[in-house]
Amino acid sequence: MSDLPLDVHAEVAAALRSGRPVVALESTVLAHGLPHPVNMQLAHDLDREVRAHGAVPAIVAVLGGRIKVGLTADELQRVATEPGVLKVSRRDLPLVVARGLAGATTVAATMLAAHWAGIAVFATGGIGGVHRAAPQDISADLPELARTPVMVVCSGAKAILDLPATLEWLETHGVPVIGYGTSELPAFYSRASGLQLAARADTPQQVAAIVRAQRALGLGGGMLLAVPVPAASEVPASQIEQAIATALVAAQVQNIVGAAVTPFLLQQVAAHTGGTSLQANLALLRNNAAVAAQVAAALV
Ligand code: PSU
Ligand code: MN
Repeated sequence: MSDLPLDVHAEVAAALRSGRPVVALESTVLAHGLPHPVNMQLAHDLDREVRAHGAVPAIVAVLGGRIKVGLTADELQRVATEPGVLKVSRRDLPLVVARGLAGATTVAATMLAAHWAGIAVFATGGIGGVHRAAPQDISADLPELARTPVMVVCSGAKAILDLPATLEWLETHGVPVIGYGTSELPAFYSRASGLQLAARADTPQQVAAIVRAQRALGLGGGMLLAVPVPAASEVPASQIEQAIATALVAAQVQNIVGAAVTPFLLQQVAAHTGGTSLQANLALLRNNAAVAAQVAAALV
């Protein structure tokens, strides 16, 4: 393990050594998911939310070919503003490390880095999943959830995806999906999807108990804690559906494929719904960071 090209920020390392709660945060949402300077403001807001709930934040990114767990202010600035920061998922890690490049980590790559650093809880907005127009396009986030023992706190998968197919995939591969204060899978911008979940928890202690049982059983793999967007920031599904339909057509017409699909669709939906979807996105990210900190605190 010591040979890993991994740099754990001193504050994060100290917290982990002394058994204090730590929450990992991804950087793809900062570099490829949100415009500047909203992304920098969000990074600071997430930092504050995690600390306000008693945990230490650790944004994950790759710089100079080193996997960083916890960024300095300069490093955060680079990830959020430099052009050419790559989108790095599991398959991209060897190339980016070998070439000494800069990259922002997806949910899959952030889970790996968190696990290597010894962090059990990770907060983000939405995971990748099974795409609607192309069911063979399955995000690497899903198999990562099936194999890497990190809890991902999110608001479900973004509504651009095939939510029923994504939920089925997680069931097949044994990934527990727990609704936080809900019995339904949240649909990112909207609180409900109509898709019932098998598990619900209403307190950080209940969540921590399920994680401990997963460990005790030696099941391996991760877990999803699905937290609905705060009600005041919710966007009705009907408003989002129109924008998604338009975005899916645009992706097809412009022949967008591979890793470019998700950032393209997210950017199109944001452009077509104006401020409302952006505000919902930011609100759920802040809320998920706060919930993750409380769960991390209940787990240590
Ligand atoms: N969902 C969002 N915003 C994002 C992403 C997902 O609302 O920025 C990013 C995450 O980093 C996620 C990635 O891990 O997109 C999934 O990309 P793909 O579908 O190419 O695996
Ligand atoms: Mn894909």
